[in-house]
Amino acid sequence: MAQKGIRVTPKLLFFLACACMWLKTVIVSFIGFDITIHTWFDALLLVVNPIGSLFLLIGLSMYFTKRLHIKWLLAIMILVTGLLYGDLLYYRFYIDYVTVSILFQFKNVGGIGPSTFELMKAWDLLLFVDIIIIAWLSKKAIVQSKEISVRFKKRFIGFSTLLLFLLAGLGWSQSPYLFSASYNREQMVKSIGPYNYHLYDIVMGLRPTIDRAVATHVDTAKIEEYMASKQEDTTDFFGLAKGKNIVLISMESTQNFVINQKVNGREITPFLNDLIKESFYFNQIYDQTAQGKTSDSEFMIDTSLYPLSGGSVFVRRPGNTFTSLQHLLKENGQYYSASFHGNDPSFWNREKMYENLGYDRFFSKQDYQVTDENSVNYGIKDIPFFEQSVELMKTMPEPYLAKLITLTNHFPFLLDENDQLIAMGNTDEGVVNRYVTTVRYQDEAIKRLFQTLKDNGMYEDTIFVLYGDHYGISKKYEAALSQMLGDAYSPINHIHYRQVPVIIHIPGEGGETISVPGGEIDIRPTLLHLLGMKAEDTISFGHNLFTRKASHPVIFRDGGFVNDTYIFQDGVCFNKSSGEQLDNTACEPYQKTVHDELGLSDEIIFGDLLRFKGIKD
Ligand code: GP9
Ligand code: MN
Repeated sequence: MAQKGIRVTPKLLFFLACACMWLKTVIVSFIGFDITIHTWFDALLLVVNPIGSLFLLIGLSMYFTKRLHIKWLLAIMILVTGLLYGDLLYYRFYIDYVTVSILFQFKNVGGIGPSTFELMKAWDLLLFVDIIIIAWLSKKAIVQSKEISVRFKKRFIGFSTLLLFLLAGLGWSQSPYLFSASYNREQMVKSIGPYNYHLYDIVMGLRPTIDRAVATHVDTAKIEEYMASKQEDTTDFFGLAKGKNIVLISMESTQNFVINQKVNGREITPFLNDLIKESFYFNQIYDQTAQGKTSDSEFMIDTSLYPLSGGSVFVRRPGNTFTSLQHLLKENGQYYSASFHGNDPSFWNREKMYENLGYDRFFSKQDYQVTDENSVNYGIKDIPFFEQSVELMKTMPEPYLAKLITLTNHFPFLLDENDQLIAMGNTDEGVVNRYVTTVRYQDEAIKRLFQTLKDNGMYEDTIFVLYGDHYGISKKYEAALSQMLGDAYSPINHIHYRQVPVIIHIPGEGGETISVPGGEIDIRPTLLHLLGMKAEDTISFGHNLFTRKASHPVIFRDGGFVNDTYIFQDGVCFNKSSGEQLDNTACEPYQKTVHDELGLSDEIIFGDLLRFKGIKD
């Protein structure tokens, strides 16, 4: 008697699986990732570019057996869907794509910040429905147990491989900088699809090993030549802080919009608002960090090189030779350098990297009295942190560099009620509302620090550099931020929100707001200028902010930039003052500088080129 039921051939089942996986990849690419689509060709690429790699992968369920191996088929579907879903969750939080290096550094930083569950949505279950259907079909339907011919397999592999290269080539033809500027991850995913992007990223993970092995002093000489073209003018401020102690205050997640901003009629940063009146206040400095967050800002200030696009240099290249700020201060002024931070010494691999950068001492969690009462979120609260730090600072020989890294204003911005000195914001986003209270608390902590230093005679002979390390309100919450600030929607709001405050306070000097566009990478040359140290022969991408040209691009790690006239963001050129979208040709001349500088900086780091500095033929 003939069997009743749905009949499917193994090939039909196989192609059904391929089609389902393709379809959901396309849906996630369009709806889950906020990819900017400029032309119909961009959209077409996004639709077709997962096919080659996806088909080749799913094909693994039949290459090595005579018949379709259903269990393998399901396992591959689960794995690839898991990868896609992981990408989606990561994207929801970071608005970025996972790199292999970030996966490796989770042991140093503890993985995705907020609870992963918070990032999940009920709709996400739909991603797995096709797997259930295929599993059901393979059980219930009558899969005619025909063998899959070798000829078919060969044709399938040939077709998929051809498609893979053809589509990658098409993507490349669209953006010639695609592979050389692979730090632009959105461009990569848009042009070659999420799976090929991962494959490329894995292969590129080998780059540091290869680059280091083949690098020679000739590569370093090429970079020294580039640097020689960068002569800077001097100013009356040269040497204004000569011989003074240096206190750097890294203000966790502090964005520039908090300065002089009121919420519910109260200032968020009353102390900093007063301080800038007696300081050099740079109000157009942009956050240039990438996946290494705080460690990237530290890296830029210590080395004046760009951070890496994927992962943190602190974690990836802690053994490289660097001409650091600490080394320069030691050579030019016998400075003693220490970093102060109430977290574990291994966080961001600081312990190892600091030693290499030439810090004499790292006062970490182990050097502080940390209790449940004086801690919140990531560790010791800023007020007790500063109180205890001053006692430790007293033990240091002078002149010194003391870098104090705050912690309380860290995502998700938690604070005990009796530390809340200002009412929360009243937007639709708890993150934004709480941020106001933790920034206000940090401001109070800094105010008390200044008072304690004055009380102990440690204020007068010091230059203070305060800077926001990076954004606190990620892109995901920027709509609520606009709501709080009363900003109308504009595609360039994001770039404005990336500004971090930089305040240089020399007792008795300053009282000037300087509005030149700049980045964190420029802090070191500016500081060295004030200290009266010429560092012209150092390899550095930063510029002295007192003389920086307003047209020179402030470069972001994803290949974007901003200067006095233009903003280049996600592949689109904007007029900086009107927010109007321009033809990309307007931004092109600056893109070359962006490309050159990021490329050279990466070469230095991956090739460990500073080890050859000064070596001639
Ligand atoms: C942890 C602190 C915060 O030690 O530096 O790190 P972040 O998440 O901002 O990079
Ligand atoms: Mn930080």
